[in-house]
Amino acid sequence: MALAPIVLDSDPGLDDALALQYLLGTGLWDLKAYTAVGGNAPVEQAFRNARGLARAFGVDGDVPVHRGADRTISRVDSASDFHGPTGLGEEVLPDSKEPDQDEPAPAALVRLSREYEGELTVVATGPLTNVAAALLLDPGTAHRVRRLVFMGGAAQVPGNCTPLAEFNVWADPDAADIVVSSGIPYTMVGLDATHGWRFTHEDLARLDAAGPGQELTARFVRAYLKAYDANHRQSSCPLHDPLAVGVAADESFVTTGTGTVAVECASELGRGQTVYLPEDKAVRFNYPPHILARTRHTGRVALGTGPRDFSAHFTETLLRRPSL
Ligand SMILES: [Ca+2]
Repeated sequence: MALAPIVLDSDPGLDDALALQYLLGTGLWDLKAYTAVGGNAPVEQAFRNARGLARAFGVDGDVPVHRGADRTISRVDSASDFHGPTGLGEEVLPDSKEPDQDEPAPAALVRLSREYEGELTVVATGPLTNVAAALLLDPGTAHRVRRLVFMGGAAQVPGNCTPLAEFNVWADPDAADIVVSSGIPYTMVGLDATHGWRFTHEDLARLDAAGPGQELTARFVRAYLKAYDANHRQSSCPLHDPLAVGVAADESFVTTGTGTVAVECASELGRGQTVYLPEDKAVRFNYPPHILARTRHTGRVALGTGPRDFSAHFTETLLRRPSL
């Protein structure tokens, strides 16, 4: 069976790195491009990290790595040191052996949506800057992509970088709002679900025991666990970005609702809040016209963990795909 075409748009980022390894380990996807976006690291650093990860995970030369948009749609700065000085903890990876791609990430997304019209899955695990820029370049992209699955947002739970907002949406709220109101078929995998599937020190022990090819991954996870311990006093870490990749293939890792997502872009306190209007409520409640106008577009929204155990599946899949 032919593998399904996919683009991974990412701001590596420790859990982004794990998401790439996991995606390759599933054996389900034909990764057509790995596109970098600013977020966990500034865009140039994210691009260098993405190039290094392509080499580390053995797809250098097979998977083109594209540099993302050089500024956010919202023109906001979201610098964060949560993922360490390089965005990959303290890791500085050997660069890709390939020349830099000239084609920017948004243009690559538009081109691939044409080449694989109706087939292309896009998974975004950073701010939605590149996806929004692609939609602004060519709004028809929304109707050619099979499905966009993005890690971001918080539908019915608090945020993680402000009381109301999840980081990826907070980092470029206008981009997120362009995406969810574009008509693109989307699944939002936000904190409602990602906080439920976790990676523990016991899982890390499995990587350590696996030996050659998992040392780099173990270092990523160790840095990520440390960040969660230092910042949130948690002894395990959520599998945010890998879960979005998982859901792209199998939605049973989460429970979902159907409804409209609208993003708060204007308010200082509410910036990046994802306002979720379940489809049934939108019909039943007599919302004012400016809210009802938004319900023309709906998406699927992950609302919790599903019946299939993602944490176990994730670690097993990593073990199938060692780094070089
Ligand atoms: Ca990310």
